[in-house]
Amino acid sequence: CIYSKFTRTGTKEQPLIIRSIVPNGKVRWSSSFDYHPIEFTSEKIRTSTKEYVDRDPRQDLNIEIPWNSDDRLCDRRSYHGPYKIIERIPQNPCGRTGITGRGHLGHFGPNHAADPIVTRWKRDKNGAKMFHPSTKKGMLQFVCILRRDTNEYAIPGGMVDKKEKVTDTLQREFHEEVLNFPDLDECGKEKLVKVIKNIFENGGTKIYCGYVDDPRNTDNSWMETTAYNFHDEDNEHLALINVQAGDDATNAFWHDLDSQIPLFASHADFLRRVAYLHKAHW
Ligand code: RP5
Ligand code: MG
Ligand code: MG
Repeated sequence: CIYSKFTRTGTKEQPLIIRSIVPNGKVRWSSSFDYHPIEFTSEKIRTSTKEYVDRDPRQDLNIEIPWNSDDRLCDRRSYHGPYKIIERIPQNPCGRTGITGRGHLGHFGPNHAADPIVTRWKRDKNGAKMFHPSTKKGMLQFVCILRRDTNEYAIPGGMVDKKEKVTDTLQREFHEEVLNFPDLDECGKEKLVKVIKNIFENGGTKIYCGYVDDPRNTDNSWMETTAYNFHDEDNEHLALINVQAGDDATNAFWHDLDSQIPLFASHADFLRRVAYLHKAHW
């Protein structure tokens, strides 16, 4: 089962925390297993006073977190239905991860993200669609980043902010992660924001919503996302934009969609769905 494949947590700058090994057949909570994972919550999370970081309800019995509900500040509902609360904290609905605590995640329970998958057809210099030599299917390209933390290719997604709508997160993250043009004047910036807003709010196909097999997941905190595809069929709008990496990425570019790319978390699964949607090469 993919949920136990990560043996480390955190980023290059963080100490390496070794997870307990969870054999594939022992991931589900229902299977009995002699299991003694270590607890890990990064110092940054433990000492944070930021509003988006939960306080630990095991340390103060007065802390009541509205689990499984949306209190408008934070949506604590899971796409997988109500999760269990065990000894005052949530239990990962997808099973054992080899580590307890929050790791590097701010919330106990689901930590919601949004992933914008922007695609175009790969074309030759005359503008003709290109086909893969072995599958004979049209080739898609997507806006890809190289993540600064894990050095893997990824969709330019990010966390849903407090009180933010997913549709707004998709746009904000796309701007922050790949449309970093410090030299663009105000008028140019405004134009770019308008173009993206128009496309992101009037088009888009929901590709996935649910659990992400993210290296930060723990037995008590996990990532969930909503992934949308914004596709430019005729190279008229999105396909023409240049991309340039923002803070979270070391690089941003249009990358060919292919099953062989080493991708972060469950991003290969989302891109495979996009390829299927457009009957494209994967
Ligand atoms: C993944 O982490 C999601 O699919 C999304 O792409 C990403 C959000 O986290 P940050 O990019 O903000 O670290 O689970
Ligand atoms: Mg991100
Ligand atoms: Mg970001």
